[in-house]
Amino acid sequence: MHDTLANAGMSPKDVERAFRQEAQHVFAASPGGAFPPESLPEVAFAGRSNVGKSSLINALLGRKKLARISGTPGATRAVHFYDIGHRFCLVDLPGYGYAKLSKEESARIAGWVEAYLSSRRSLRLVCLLIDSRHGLKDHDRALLHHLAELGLEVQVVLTKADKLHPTQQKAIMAQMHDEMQKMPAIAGVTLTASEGLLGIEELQMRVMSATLS
Ligand SMILES: Nc1nc2c(ncn2[C@@H]2O[C@H](COP(=O)(O)OP(=O)(O)OP(=O)(O)O)[C@@H](O)[C@H]2O)c(=O)[nH]1
Ligand SMILES: [Mg+2]
Repeated sequence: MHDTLANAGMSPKDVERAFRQEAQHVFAASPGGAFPPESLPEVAFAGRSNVGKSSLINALLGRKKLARISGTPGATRAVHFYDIGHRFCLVDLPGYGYAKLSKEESARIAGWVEAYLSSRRSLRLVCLLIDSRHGLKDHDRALLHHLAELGLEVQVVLTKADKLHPTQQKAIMAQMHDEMQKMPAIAGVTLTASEGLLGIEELQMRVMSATLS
């Protein structure tokens, strides 16, 4: 990661600056509709409903309200594209495992996310968000296996670490590193908290280096 950034002549400060460029919501793709034309490298954020995808996108961009956050799970139903300084795109995917959606609606959204993941040639990295208090669940494992089959690179991002004691943070990181040995699709693990901005600079560097590769 550091080599890729250094080869592109980017210092950590440059990376931080790149995330502070003008960020715009450029497209919301609803189930059944088209995705925008592929022009910029993309990094997608996937994970259970309410895990903190939209909050993390805001934290990476130093914004409060660009991506919609809600106390109610299931806030993000479309695939949202954010253009960052015309350099790369962050893509907020609808969450899975939201109990209040009907089976039909869940299946429709899952098919929609799948259409995106399996067709997008500009997709460089999938950040799979996992609640640091709960670890990997069956649904996450199924998605991980699927992403591996698709040959996509995956960064596991543990969220809401501000809710954990430092010893619990260490324990979940150790557990995830064990999982990494078993699942080669996981390229790395980052511990984050959008509240308090833990791990945000590290993830910015990871995302930037993926968009350059
Ligand atoms: N304490 C804490 N709360 C967080 C953090 N990140 C997100 N939250 C809270 O978790 C809830 C869900 O956050 P969202 O960012 O909307 O989650 P999402 O994954 O986009 O949810 P869907 O759009 O439903 O899939 C909100 O109440 C956030 O304020 C974090 O790092 N720490
Ligand atoms: Mg969301």
